[in-house]
Amino acid sequence: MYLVSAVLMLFFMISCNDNVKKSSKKWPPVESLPVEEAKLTTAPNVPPAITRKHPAKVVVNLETREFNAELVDGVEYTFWAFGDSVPGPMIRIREGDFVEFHLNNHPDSKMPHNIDLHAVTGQGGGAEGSFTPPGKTSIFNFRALNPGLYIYHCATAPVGMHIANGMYGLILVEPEEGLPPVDKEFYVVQSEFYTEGKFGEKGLQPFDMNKALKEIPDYVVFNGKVGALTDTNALSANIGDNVRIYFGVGGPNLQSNFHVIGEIFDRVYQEGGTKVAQKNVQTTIVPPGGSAMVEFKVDVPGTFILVDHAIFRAFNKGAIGQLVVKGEENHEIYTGKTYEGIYMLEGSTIQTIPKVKEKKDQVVNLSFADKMKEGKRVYKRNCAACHQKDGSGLKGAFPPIAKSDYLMANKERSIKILLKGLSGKITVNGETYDSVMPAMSLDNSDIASVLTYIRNSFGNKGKEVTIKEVKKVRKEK
Ligand code: HEC
Ligand SMILES: [Cu+2]
Repeated sequence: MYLVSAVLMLFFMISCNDNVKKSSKKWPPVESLPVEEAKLTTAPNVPPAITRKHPAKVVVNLETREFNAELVDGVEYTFWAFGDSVPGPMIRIREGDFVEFHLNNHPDSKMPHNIDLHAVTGQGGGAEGSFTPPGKTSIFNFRALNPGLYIYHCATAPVGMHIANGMYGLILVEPEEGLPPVDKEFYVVQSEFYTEGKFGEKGLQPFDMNKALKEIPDYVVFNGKVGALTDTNALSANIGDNVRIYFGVGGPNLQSNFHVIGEIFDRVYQEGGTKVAQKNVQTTIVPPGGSAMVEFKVDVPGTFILVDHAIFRAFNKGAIGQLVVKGEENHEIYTGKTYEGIYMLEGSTIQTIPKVKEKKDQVVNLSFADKMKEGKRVYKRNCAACHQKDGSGLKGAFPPIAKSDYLMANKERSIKILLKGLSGKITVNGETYDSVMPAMSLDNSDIASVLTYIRNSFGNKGKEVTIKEVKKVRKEK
């Protein structure tokens, strides 16, 4: 009997050991701590690693603001934010630090705001203690008991709206022993925006509560706007660098499927915890109000694309960033393209794009206006993918339709191109193309319409094409 309870006791003590260590640990009294002010950084910058080996009293000064800024070129939004950017500044402290947190709400604000830091042990993560009307300041204190990477966000009602308008950021609590040193650190937060207008619709766009309720955002972005991490704003590193990304998701609704195209995460601190949960990871899931730290060494030069791999969010809603890696090529790891040619199937030089069902030949000739309308539809569906919506083509790959001397020079030839496809060298407006256009499997009426349309659009002016003319060329074989 004694033995059983002794064993049980022992088991109990071992299993509680971790908790005991953390919460009843003797922290040095607050009065004895050295005082310092936290260095905050604007994304994608990360505050410097903490070098001290003891806790401190850290003063954090954070301001809440409301302002108009661009979501994408020509589209404005009224952001509510911590600091003057979305996400808010990154905060970096050390396990055991005692934080004196000042939340200052700018006098021009229309709303009260507060802050819930997921790193806080205490009611509301500090929300009650930090509730601040415009033009006021609140101070609350907390001990950073748990190391890890945490989201902070506003938790003032309506909470969803404060978060949807941009009120979130990351706080890193370094473990006592510190994090392994790396060469480059970046701060990236994904979030969504719900606007009354569709993606790209110009002007000042108000928040759309209905779309937010249905969780169908118009924008999914990294660091608060489309293009915050591309072109001149791209992240950069050099070959051989160990890169760490502190990645958070503000939401309000969508989780991120975070992926870097052309890289593999060597280590992932899943869910922002302090343990490497997995190695050699392609895509890591991060929930709203959650985070992850990912680390990878960059071995070859190139532009590596950060995406939410729910891929329409990336290519159509804005969730794209770039990491530009500079240095010497290493063909032992990646060669780039070493050959390009045309892939021909045996027995035929030109393939036909198959059509579900041959449409019955239409005999009625449409009016010019109807052909233009029909032709536009046919063009958008069958041609724009290669020749582009505005007919401008793609240099070196697809010749232009706009102001094309080749197109306008010969009506019959253009009919034949659509019926039979085209391959071999041609010259369009002085540029040579040597590629393949597949035959299009369009019926006579569609061909008459689309040719009438392109011969009278994009700066072209010419005679319309009739069904009779198409029939004639079709018969010629
Ligand atoms: C898969 C890509 C692709 C699609 C789809 C496509 N084309 Fe082309 N098109 C080409 C290429 C490539 C050439 C040049 C072929 C060559 O180099 O010999 C070309 C050439 C042409 C030309 C002659 C050159 C010029 O610019 O005037 C015309 C006219 C043309 N296409 C019209 C159309 C129309 C109309 C459609 C839709 C019904 C269409 N194409 C769909 C790839 C495409
Ligand atoms: Cu708020």
